[in-house]
Amino acid sequence: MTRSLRFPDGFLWGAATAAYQIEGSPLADGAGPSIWERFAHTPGLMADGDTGDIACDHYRRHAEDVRLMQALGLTSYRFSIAWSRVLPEGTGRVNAKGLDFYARLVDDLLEHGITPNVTLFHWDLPAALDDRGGWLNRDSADWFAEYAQVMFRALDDRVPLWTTLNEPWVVVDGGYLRGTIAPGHRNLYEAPRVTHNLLRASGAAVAAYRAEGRHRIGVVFNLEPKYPASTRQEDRDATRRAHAYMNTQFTDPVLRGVYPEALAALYGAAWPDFPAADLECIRQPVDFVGINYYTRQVVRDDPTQPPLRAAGVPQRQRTHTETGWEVYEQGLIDTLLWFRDRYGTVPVYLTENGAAFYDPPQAAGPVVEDPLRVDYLERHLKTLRRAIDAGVDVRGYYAWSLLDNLEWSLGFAKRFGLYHVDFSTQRRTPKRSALRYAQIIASHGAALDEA
Ligand code: GBH
Repeated sequence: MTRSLRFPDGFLWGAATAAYQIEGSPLADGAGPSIWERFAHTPGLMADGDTGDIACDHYRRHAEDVRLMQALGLTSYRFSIAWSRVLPEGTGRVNAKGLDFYARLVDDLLEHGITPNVTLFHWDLPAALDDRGGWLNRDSADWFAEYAQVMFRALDDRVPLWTTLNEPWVVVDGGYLRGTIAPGHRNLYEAPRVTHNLLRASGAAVAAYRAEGRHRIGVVFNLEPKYPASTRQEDRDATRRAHAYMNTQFTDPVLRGVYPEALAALYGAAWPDFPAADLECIRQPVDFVGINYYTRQVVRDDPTQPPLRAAGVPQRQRTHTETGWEVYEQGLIDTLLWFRDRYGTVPVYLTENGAAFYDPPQAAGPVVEDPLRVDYLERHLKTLRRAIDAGVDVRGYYAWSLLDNLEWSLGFAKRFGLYHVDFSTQRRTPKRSALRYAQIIASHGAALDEA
């Protein structure tokens, strides 16, 4: 007899997006430029010279996109606010038209029975704030709290779920250490300072929410479990370092009020002496944590690399996505159990999970066949269900992404959507994975039994 894979009552079925990846019209209606506007228009930084100027044209087609969500049967939608639409200079003057766009979107979602889950920062810092040092400036925590407050006052009467930051590790590693995303810095000294100010900013926004808000707020981490390539002590140590850098650098300060000890040695002379009082602000109790899970990393010690560059060992016999990431659903339950054991019973949302696989640029028929994405979705949802059985308090799942979109500096060629987007016509076509997800949602997970 098969155990039913029905998910708990009230479990949210979602899909996720981010402002710069889908909206287009980045400077419309009085918006200020963001660091992504600048980065994407700097020659040579974006694959194929792609930009977010049009993207999925969601800024103008949002009503159509809410109907796609309705067709899926989504009960929640996670999206982010472009800070510089609302505050063109990052602080101070509020641009009513920018705020209106999000207010209308929220109203439309609610009319369709879809719970909005709002991310305040998904990487698109106002350019005016970057000119003042961006996340390197300690004032960034106050700037962010001011912006957060504007959003709470405008939308908390209708938005029950808020998150402060999306994936601070990616900002630190890609934005300030490796230069692969905006603002494109490569500076070891900046990285830990940016970590610290991002986490201070998140804490300040959570504190502001306690004063202003009536619902729930959390923060989103990308967690990627690390496994040693062998039983050699060197590989085990490298694995622990990689885990401290990517995972506990962020989760420990927020949930325990301390940085992992390993970081001081990893950053060496670049590790600052942070004021102890800051950790108190960083450790603001959150109502839930969002976890983005895509893949794992198998780590081998490589003394020729700088300490922060863990060497991943390719698992050649296994399926990889178009971004080169191994499909490894066991890593999801390993991560959720590790998280629960380390931090206790904080409610969790799986705020992103998905895969880029090749889909043709032009959709030929009424449905785009994407068997590998269907398989990815089913494997991860079944594994998530096992984690719930094992007692992890998972409240919702958000597929990344609703639409094919701008995969940051990789451009439009890497397609993560449930809906195919033809970027020359803006036509949306469901992929098989969208239809399958709709069945799973309609059965509250029971349809996974047949897979
Ligand atoms: C998320 O980041 C973002 O939130 C979202 O905007 C983005 O579009 C989406 O995922 C897809 O990329 O090279 O094998 O070592 C993803 C975070 C961190 C996940 C790095 C994969 C590297 C795997 N990523 N990780 S590997």
